[in-house]
Amino acid sequence: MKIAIAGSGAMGSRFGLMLQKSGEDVLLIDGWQAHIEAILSNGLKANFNGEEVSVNIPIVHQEEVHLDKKYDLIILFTKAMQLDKMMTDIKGIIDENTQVLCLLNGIGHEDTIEKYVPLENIYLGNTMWTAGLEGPGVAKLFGNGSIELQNLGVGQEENAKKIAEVLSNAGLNASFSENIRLSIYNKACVNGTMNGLCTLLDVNMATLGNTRTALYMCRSIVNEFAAVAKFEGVALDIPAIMEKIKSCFDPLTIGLHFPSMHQDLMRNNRLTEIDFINGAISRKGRKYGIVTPYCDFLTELVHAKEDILKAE
Ligand code: NAD
Ligand code: AOT
Repeated sequence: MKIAIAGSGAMGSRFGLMLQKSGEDVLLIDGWQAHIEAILSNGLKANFNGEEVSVNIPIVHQEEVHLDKKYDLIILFTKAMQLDKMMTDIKGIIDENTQVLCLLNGIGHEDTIEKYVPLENIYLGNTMWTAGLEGPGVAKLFGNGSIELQNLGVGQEENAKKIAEVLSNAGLNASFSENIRLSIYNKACVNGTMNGLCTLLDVNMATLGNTRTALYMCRSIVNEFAAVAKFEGVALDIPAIMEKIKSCFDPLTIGLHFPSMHQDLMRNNRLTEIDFINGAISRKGRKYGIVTPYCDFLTELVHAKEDILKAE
C-alpha cells in the first residue's frame, strides 16, 4: 500500500518506521527543514525499544510534494495547529481514492479535514502509542500501544477494517471502533487533565497525582468534558475515566512521563495544542450554553504561559 505520513515528528516517525518495516511503501511528509535534512543525510535514527536503528525512509517537505504521485492512505500526524496548513500543502496529492486517517490528539479535527477530503474518505482514530524526538531525525520509541479507528462516511466500515489490518500487520495493534467519538473524548479527558496541569505546574503526572487538589481539579475538568459530550449524544463514563486518570499517576507505569504539552512548551518553547483540547470544550460549551470555567481558565493560563515564554 502507498502510505504517506503527513506530519512526521515523533509519532509520524514511529508509524513510518513500523509501516515501512512491514513492507508498506511509505513516504514521510514534514515541514521542519532540519528534521528533513537529518533524515535525508543519515536516515531516520531511533532508539526502538532499546535497540539503536537507522533506516532509509523517503521524506519530502510538505511544500514540495510531488503532485503527480497519489497515495492509497494518508495518515495525519501534525500537531493540531499545523493541520490546516498541512492539508493546504498536500491537497494536490489527495484524489477521490485517497483515504485519510486522522490520529491527532484533541477534538474536532474532522471540521478541518472535511474542507479538503470528501467525507466518505475520512477516518478518525485515536492512539495510545507514544513517541518522542531527541532532536532532528532522532526518535525515541518505547513501549506498546494501540489504535482505534472508524470511518466517518456511511458504508465505509470494510475499508476502515482494512486500514486497521494494515496497521496491525505493522505491529501497531489497531482495531475498528463502533464509537470513535467516545474513544476520542475518553483520550481527550486524559489530555485535558494531565497536559495543561502538568505544564502549568511544571511536574510529571506522578507528582501532580501527589498533590491534595489533583483529583478535585481532574474531576471538575472531566465533568465539563462530559457535559459537552452529552450534548453531542456521547455518554462519558466518568468513574471509568477517573480510574484511567488515576492510573496515569502511577510512577511504576507512566507516572514519571511528562505529557507532550509539557515537552512542547517547557522543554522546547513550542506553542501547545490547548485550543484543541480544553479550548475545544470551552468553544463547544459557549455554543451549547454550557459553562466550562475550568477549561476556560486552564486554556487562558496555558496561553499566558506561552506568551511569557515567547513560545513559537
Ligand atoms: P511532534 O511535535 O513530534 O511533530 C509534529 C510536527 O512538529 C512535525 O512536523 C515535526 O517535524 C514538528 N516538530 C517537532 N519538533 C519540532 C521542533 N523542535 N521545531 C520545529 N518543528 C518541530 O508531534 P507528535 O508528538 O508526533 O504528535 C503528533 C500528534 O499526535 C499530536 O496531535 C499529538 O498530541 C498526538 N499524540 C502524540 C503522542 C506522543 O507520545 N508524542 C501520543 C499520542 C498522540
Ligand atoms: C498519553 N499522553 O497523549 C498517552 O502526552 O499528549 C500526551 C499523551 C497515552 C496514555 C496516557 C497519556
